[in-house]
Formats: sequence, C-alpha cells, structure tokens
Amino acid sequence: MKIQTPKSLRLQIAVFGRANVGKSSFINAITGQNVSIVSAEAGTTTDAVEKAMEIAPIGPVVFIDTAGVNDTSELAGERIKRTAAVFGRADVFVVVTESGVWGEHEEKLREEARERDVPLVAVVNKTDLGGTTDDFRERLKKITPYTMECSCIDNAGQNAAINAFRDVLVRCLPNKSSPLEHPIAADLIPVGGLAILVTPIDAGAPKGRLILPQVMVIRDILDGHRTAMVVGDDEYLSSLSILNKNPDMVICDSQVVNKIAEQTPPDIPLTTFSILFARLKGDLEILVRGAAAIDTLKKGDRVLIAEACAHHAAADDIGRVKIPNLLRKHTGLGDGDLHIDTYSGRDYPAELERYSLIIHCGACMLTRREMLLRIKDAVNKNVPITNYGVAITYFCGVLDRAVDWRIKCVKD
Ligand SMILES: Nc1nc2c(ncn2[C@@H]2O[C@H](COP(=O)(O)OP(=O)(O)OP(=O)(O)O)[C@@H](O)[C@H]2O)c(=O)[nH]1
Ligand SMILES: [Mg+2]
Repeated sequence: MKIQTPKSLRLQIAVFGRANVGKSSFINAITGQNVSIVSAEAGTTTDAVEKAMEIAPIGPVVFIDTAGVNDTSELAGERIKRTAAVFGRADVFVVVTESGVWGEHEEKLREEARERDVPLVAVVNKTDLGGTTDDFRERLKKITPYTMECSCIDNAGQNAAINAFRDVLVRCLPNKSSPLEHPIAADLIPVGGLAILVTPIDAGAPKGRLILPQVMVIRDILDGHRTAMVVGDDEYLSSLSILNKNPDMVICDSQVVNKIAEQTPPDIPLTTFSILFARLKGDLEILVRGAAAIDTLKKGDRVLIAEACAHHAAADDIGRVKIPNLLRKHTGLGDGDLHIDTYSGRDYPAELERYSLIIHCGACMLTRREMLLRIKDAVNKNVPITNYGVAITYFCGVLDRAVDWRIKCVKD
C-alpha cells in the first residue's frame, strides 16, 4: 500500500479571486489535471476543491480552489462562508485577477493574508486578451513582491504558467515554511543515535500494518540519519537488555505509557507518539499547561471536547466516551456536575469563554497553522487548552515524565 503525505502536512496553497477570473483554469494549468470545472459562467466553483501534487523543489503541496465571491447570486452568502473557512488553512494566498483589476475585493484578500502573516502571490491571468500595462505592473509591485502574469487558455501558456509559478513560490517561501520541515522526533535524538519505538500490537491495531503516525516517526528518524528500533510492549525489556548502551529516547504508544515508564530507567528520555505530534501540530508548552487545568475543574464547569474530523463514533469513541469517562473518574464530577460538549468537524464554537477547559483531538486533519490559530484563540480568551494525547498521559500520572525530554534532549 502506498502511504501518501497526509493532506494536512502538505503546503496549503489557496487560490482566491473574483468569479470567472480563471482560478480553476490556473489550478488546472499548474497541476496538469482537470480537477476543477472551468466555465464561462461566473460562480462555477461553489465549494473548495482540492488537488494535491508535488512541486520540485518545494515538495508536497495541495491547491485549494475557492468560489469566486463577488457575485450576487443567492448562493453567494454560503459561498463567502466556505471561502472564508479556507483563510485559516492557507500557507500561501494566491489572488488571481485580470489586467488592470485590483480593487476592494483583492484588497480585502490582501488584508486577510497580512493578518495571518502568509505570503500573497498576485497572478494576472488572461494576458492573451491584452497585455498588462507598465502602470498596473508598478502598482502590483507595490502591493506584493510576488507577482506573475499568465494565460491559461492554451498549452504554451499553461507550461509557462507552471514555471512562473514555481519561481514565484520558491521566492515567497521562507526556507522553513513547509510543514514537513518541522521534525517530529529526529531533532530530539543525537545524530547517529538510537530511538526505541514501542508499538503494542493488540486487537485495536490494524491488520498487517502500522498506523500512519508510527510510520511518520520512523521515516522522520531515518530522514535525520538516526536509528529506529521498533518493538512490541512485551518485547521492550528484552530489547533494552540486548543493547550495549542505553537508547537515546524511548517513544511509546499512550496506551502503554504507564508500563513503559515503569520499565525505563529514569535517565532515559521517554515520551509518546501523541506528545510528539502535539509538538508538531501545536504548542506543546501551552497544551501541557492546559492539562494541569483538569485538576481545577469544579461542579458546574463546562468542558469542550473538539474533534477535527466528523467520523462515525464507535462504542468506545475516544472523544465521546473514553475522554469523558477518564475526566469524570479523575475529577470525581458526575454527569450533572460537569457539562461536556463535543464538537466535531470544522464546526468550532465561537464562544469559548463559557468553557473552563478545551480538550482538542490530535488534529491530524488540521494543519499546524489551523491548530495554532485555535490555540491562540483559546489563550486570548483565557481558556486552558490541551489535547487528547497530553490529557491521557496526564490521567495516567506520567505527563511530567513524558515531557521531561525537553530538558534532557537537544532543545527544540
Ligand atoms: N482568454 C482567456 N480565458 C481564460 C483564461 N483562463 C480562464 N479563461 C476562461 O475564463 C472563464 C472562467 O474560468 P474559470 O477557470 O472557470 O474561472 P474561475 O475563477 O474558477 O470562476 P468561478 O469558479 O466561477 O469563480 C472560462 O471560460 C475560461 O475558459 C485565459 O488565460 N485566457
Ligand atoms: Mg472556479
């Protein structure tokens, strides 16, 4: 089975602009595939359409085609909402326009990009219909240093657009902007060092393979020229005994963190896959501090459990069953004493102030930028925020130990 880069770890390139300027044509030209329907009728694209590809030398990216939002049709309100939902995800704002056109609409998009501190690429499309004036070029240059002109109507124009876009993208991305540039574990292990990965193979493990976070950690360690040794929890102790030196780090599944912590000498840094992903996807410092708020919960408090994907809830669903049960058991607050609201999907309550604590999922469906925005929002509203992996380790009483590597390892 081919394991692909998850969408949330790809560089998110969002394409905005008025209706009919050629946003979908532009994406089709760059990706070389007809992913988006193109038509002469304004308002063709009604929902965000996504297309993943690799752009050398940038790496995995995903294009998000959005609906043009300057039309007055009945659907416009809904469209505006959907397009606005893309703002928070975008690592790059591409604004497609036509020669001579840069008005209120484009300025509003520029403002959205500026607020989020993401680069803005201005694409002047349809140059076949008439050249761009020097005046307009000068005007655009003052708006953003990242501009390009193209025509997406024929093959020659499409090929030229690909090269021009690649050049502008390389220029506008700071060296470290690809989310893949954030290491997961490799930077915590010395070069040439060894990590033991403890992955219990129980009834819950998928048949015949490892789960994606485990695979990603292994790959990250290999990319960093470190060594990974993968063992089941029952083989962990014997694996330690056959080594002629201590491992530089032990990374285990949250389910077995108690057992592995007991079996690991205190001078060996120990953590969990979830905590590494909390570091990758969010602000670990804040999430760890948020977990401490579990012990301050009192009768009448409200807790928000936020899940980024709308999956079908199983009987032992983590967000609906496991975490609420652990929370009630830990705090001693029963059904009537503690109100627990669960939100899932891109749905997220605006009035966070009513909550005493937010427990977020691992955010595998969200980008780092989106998760950081949610964290920032909570911090601004003074609401402690933590996540599933960090909270579970806290409930187990080993969170201090599992984040202790921040002192013992190379600093991140
Ligand atoms: N002449 C010319 N026409 C183009 C070019 N690019 C796109 N078009 C045409 O412009 C029209 C709109 O193109 P789309 O790609 O659907 O535009 P869009 O911005 O995605 O439109 P909405 O999804 O409705 O917002 C189509 O008829 C395209 O064929 C170009 O470079 N030159
Ligand atoms: Mg379109």
